[in-house]
Amino acid sequence: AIARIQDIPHEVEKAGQLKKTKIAEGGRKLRKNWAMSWVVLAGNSLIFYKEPKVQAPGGWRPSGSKPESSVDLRGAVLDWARDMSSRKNVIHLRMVTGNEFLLQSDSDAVIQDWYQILQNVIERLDRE
Ligand code: I3S
Repeated sequence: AIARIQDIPHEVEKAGQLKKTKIAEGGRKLRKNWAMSWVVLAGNSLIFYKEPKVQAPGGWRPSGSKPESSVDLRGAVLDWARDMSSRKNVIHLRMVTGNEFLLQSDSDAVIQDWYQILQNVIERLDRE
């Protein structure tokens, strides 16, 4: 199946490449498996794609792959993963489902942008 722009239920607020690993599933710890992911923030959802989407004038376009997974940001807890990785610039996200992720970029600016926008979305959802 091919992901189309209309399959994305909400406006894309941000998209970009980050290193990602899942570290827990339903509260159960998992072995890390860092991999590059194309991350799309749309509405309440953070959507992960394996392959980068094509950047096009006026936005981005799925390059023909289904999302690997997506998570609902409602009730999520965001913090910096200071003691959870040897890498720098690591965001720790814990979802209400007990699934946990680390997101990382070598770029300070890139990771700060993601932290800020994720914090804004989570706070907005907390107020709803
Ligand atoms: O938290 P850990 O166990 O130090 O995480 C490292 C390991 O997952 C390692 O793989 P092995 O499970 O084969 O030892 C990864 O290659 C490392 O990247 C993990 O640590 P960092 O510090 O990169 O998150």
